[in-house]
Amino acid sequence: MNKSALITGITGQDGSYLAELLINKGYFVYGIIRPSSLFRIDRIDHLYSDKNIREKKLKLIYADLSDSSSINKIILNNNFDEIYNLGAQSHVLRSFEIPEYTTNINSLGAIRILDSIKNSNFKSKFYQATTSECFGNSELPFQNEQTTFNPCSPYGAAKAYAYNMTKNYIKSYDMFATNGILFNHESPRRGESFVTRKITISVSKIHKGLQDKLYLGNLSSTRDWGYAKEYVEAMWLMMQQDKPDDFVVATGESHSVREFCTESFKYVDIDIEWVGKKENEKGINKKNGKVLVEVDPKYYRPTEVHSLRGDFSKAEKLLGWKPKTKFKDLVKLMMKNDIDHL
Ligand code: NAP
Ligand code: G4F
Repeated sequence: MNKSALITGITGQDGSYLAELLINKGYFVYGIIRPSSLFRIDRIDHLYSDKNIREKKLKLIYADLSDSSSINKIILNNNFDEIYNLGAQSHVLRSFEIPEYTTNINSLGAIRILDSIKNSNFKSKFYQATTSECFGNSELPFQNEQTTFNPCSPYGAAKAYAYNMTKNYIKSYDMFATNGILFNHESPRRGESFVTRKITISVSKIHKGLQDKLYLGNLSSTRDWGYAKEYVEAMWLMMQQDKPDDFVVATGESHSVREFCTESFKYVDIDIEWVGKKENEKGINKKNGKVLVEVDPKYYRPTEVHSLRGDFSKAEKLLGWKPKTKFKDLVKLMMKNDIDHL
């Protein structure tokens, strides 16, 4: 019989790629969507508008991670083989503005699911979307499964709590639950307020004469950026193991926000020269001296994770997973998408 899976956050970047992957593998996918005044399912519209998929392979269910009654109803009444908890308030800067809400969804949301599985008659496997943001400012050059968590945002702290509770449920109730500790992963489906997509959309608009300038926050922070479509394969592989375990998923490379900008402008044949320091730093078009990038401190965070770089060797050894798309190719594929779709 075909397997079934429940995805929270199916309308998000990762949820949409995971739904595609599982449907292609023959799963019946149930996806949780939030009630809202508009039916916005842009990222999975190509799946939902396919009659064959909608009728035989995909069911969307209204629920909210803040509402245990809706979560219980779904989990107690369905024998899912796998449950992927990808739903979250996933924006780090925003988590400083709405810390209580972020904790409710990102910490308690996970517990609501774990407890429902515990109370159900089923043995559904559970995947928790843990994040490299939990490491905070680690002094190690690479972070792996052994690196201590030291979160420095409400988002990171809330995710660290969910990570710990996931481990607690494994030990206490002999559940299959796994933490995927994923480093930043991007794609043409990335939310437009995350830095990579903000850059690729703005550079595309500047190229087409639709925008003058791009305003950013900290240009010097570095991230380990991979391709989201490949990262959901690692999630699935983690759930196919005999025993639950935690895995870091990353590329092992780290690049600055400044480099991401430079590379994006290169795609449209603009050479950027960086002049000035901190909030006075500017990105200038070498050819004509026009200022194309400026810093706006409103994008600074109260506390910043300055640098992240992941060691994915455990995932490579035990899951046979490794990243294929590296930094420059990721920038290219995001730039191509935004130029083509503007
Ligand atoms: P995303 O694009 O922001 O998607 C978040 C999803 O969560 C959306 O479907 C959103 O629904 C849903 N959601 C938000 N609040 C909810 C609530 N109260 N109840 C139910 N669903 C809710 O995030 P992503 O980039 O795909 O990331 C997926 C997961 O991985 C998140 O948990 C994120 O924290 C984690 N993560 C992401 C990265 C990364 O680099 N992308 C790295 C590590 C971990 P709406 O569409 O209705 O808003
Ligand atoms: O794109 P970001 O907002 O991603 P961030 O904060 O690293 O979080 C993402 O990755 C996490 C994994 O480590 C996920 F768990 C989380 O859900 C999310 O997907 O910011 C990246 C960097 C930061 O250092 C930020 O300060 O870019 C810097 N930045 C500079 N200017 C900016 C901007 N970030 C945003 N969003 N907008 C700017 O204008």
